[in-house]
Amino acid sequence: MIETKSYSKTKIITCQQSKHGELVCGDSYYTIETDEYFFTGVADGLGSGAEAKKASEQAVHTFREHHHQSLKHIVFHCNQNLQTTRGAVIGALKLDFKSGLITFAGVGNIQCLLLYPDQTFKGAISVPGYLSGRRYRMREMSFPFFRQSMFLMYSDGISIEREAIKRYAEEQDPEKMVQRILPPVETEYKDDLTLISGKYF
Ligand SMILES: [Mn+2]
Repeated sequence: MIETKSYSKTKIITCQQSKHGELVCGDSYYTIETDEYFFTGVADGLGSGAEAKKASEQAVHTFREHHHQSLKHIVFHCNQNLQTTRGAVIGALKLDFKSGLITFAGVGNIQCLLLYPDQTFKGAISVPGYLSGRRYRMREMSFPFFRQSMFLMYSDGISIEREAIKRYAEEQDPEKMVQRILPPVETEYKDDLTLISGKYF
């Protein structure tokens, strides 16, 4: 259930869980690292089940096609491509290796936290709403991101106390952090969950 991807500059941990009683998870995600950047996007299709999945997969299709563009463009294309679906909330994160900046853009309830080696953390904030081909608001937030820093991005299938995150991140290990965040295996999820954590080496 927890998957690990080791790229050349980042190590990424992902975990997905379906809402209790649902066969499919309505969330989808995408990750990629190139020579210049790391990109990840999470989409939570409105509602749950197959139609939610269809919407979030449409967003992932857009991430796959447009990850080389700015987050502004990516969100724009997501919105267009979600027109034929019930809609989705999204979060997109790009780490530019050259500038050392990490940029986040979120529309709807996707949380994003940056955790620094000195145990401080910053929260990037999503704009309320969702994408379905209509007018939307978006905002990009950029932060410096150093080697050994970690990020955490997740959909609303879980709520995590910010103070608890400090403890979970103590070992500076994204995999251990995810293991410690996740509720016990027998938990009945009230909503689909996607959790993505990563560390920049
Ligand atoms: Mn949700």
